[in-house]
Amino acid sequence: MKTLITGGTVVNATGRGLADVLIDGETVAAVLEPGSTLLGFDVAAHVDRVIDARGKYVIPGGIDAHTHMEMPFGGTSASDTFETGTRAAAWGGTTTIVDFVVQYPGENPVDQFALWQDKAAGSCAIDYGFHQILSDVQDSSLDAMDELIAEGVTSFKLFMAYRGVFLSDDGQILRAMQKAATNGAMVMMHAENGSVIDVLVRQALEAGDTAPYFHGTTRPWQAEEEATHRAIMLADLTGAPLYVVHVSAKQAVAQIAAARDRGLNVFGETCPQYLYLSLEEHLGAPGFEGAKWVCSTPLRSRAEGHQDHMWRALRTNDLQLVSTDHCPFCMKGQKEMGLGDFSKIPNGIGSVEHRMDLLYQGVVTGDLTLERWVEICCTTPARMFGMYGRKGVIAPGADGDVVVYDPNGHTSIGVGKTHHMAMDYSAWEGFEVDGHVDTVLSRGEVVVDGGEFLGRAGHGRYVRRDLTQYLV
Ligand code: DUC
Ligand code: ZN
Ligand code: ZN
Repeated sequence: MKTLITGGTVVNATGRGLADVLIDGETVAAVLEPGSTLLGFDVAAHVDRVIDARGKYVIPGGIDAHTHMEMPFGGTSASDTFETGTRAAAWGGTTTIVDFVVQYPGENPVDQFALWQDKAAGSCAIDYGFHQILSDVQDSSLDAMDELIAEGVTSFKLFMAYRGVFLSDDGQILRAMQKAATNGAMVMMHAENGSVIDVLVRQALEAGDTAPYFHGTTRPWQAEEEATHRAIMLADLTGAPLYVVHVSAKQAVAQIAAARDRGLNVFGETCPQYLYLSLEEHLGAPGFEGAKWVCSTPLRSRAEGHQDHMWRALRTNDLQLVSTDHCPFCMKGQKEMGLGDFSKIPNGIGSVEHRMDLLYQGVVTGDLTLERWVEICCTTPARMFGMYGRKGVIAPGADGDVVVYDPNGHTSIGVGKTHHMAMDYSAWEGFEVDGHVDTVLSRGEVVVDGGEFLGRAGHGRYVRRDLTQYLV
């Protein structure tokens, strides 16, 4: 099957220009002058399908490098399966996810990787890779890192919070980082001071402060800043590269920026919820409504200016990319487990479907250039996690993962509108945004077009990732 996307503005992280894109089978074969002649040959007359992209942007498929499909967590499981979650991702112009294999204490990471492969195989509508969560750093887990790297799992997430579930102490973090410094793995860090949070949570509940709002106040920015600083110090000590996930506090951004200024291989990710949503308006919504937005790190105070700071940090490259931390739970039967006790609300927000649109608003407002939008949503995630060349760029030899994006289109977000995630509410209900994902190709196959899902479970393939391409 040969496809020609004609007349659009092709946008890569490095620049934009009017061009036609020829996809042969699963791969981009050529990026051509508009009008597509090759040695006098009319290319359009010799392809199976022509997609008219006049007036539209033609961008690399989005890469969401932080999702948790069907993750067992908080006494339940994330409500999107690999099938429903990747279908929703495709609707929103994301063509690759990197999800997390979970090792709970006592489990063998390599066995867990096999388990997660079984869950994803035959289910995914788009391509998928895996990071590995390590919750039990000991000799066998450290040995497993090498085995997993050979399988394309080249990044490992550690937690400084969630004692008894995920938390690693500083000694364990140090050992994992020492290992990563020798094998080239990327250490991903959930940076919140778990001990401090546990005391604040207990005190809040004892005082009768049980509403969702107190999830936010018991996970203060100081706990995020301190943990971010500590993780950076341990990375500095060991020489391991460090990627701080779901950064929400402006003070944590400052720690990352200072480390980068010192020349350390420290990177930071934020998520759409930290750009748009707030402690006051969302976690503080009346009654139990705020449960919809319970996630960790938590939403921050708008009065303190964290959201504006995240946009700025993306512009200045103090933060390098945006993933969703997609970890959806329904209100009914899941979030409501925390009625009367916010600490029992499963932590997570669903956004995998809306990341590209939500970040495109940065282009609309002038906070981001078109190229920077593509960079933070597509290109940097590819390069950060060892997929660049195949993914994250429209160039000959790359996978035919392409989105035709209409800047004059409009997207109404909400249940019953654009909502394909397996959740009984939308964290983004009522958002009306400029731009629209018109057509999505995954490895040359059209999976979304004209408001229809044309993909299938099982089309998605496992991406065996290389080591991060940010290190020499
Ligand atoms: N934070 C969440 O909100 N959900 C999943 C895990 C995490 O760290
Ligand atoms: Zn986390
Ligand atoms: Zn996460």
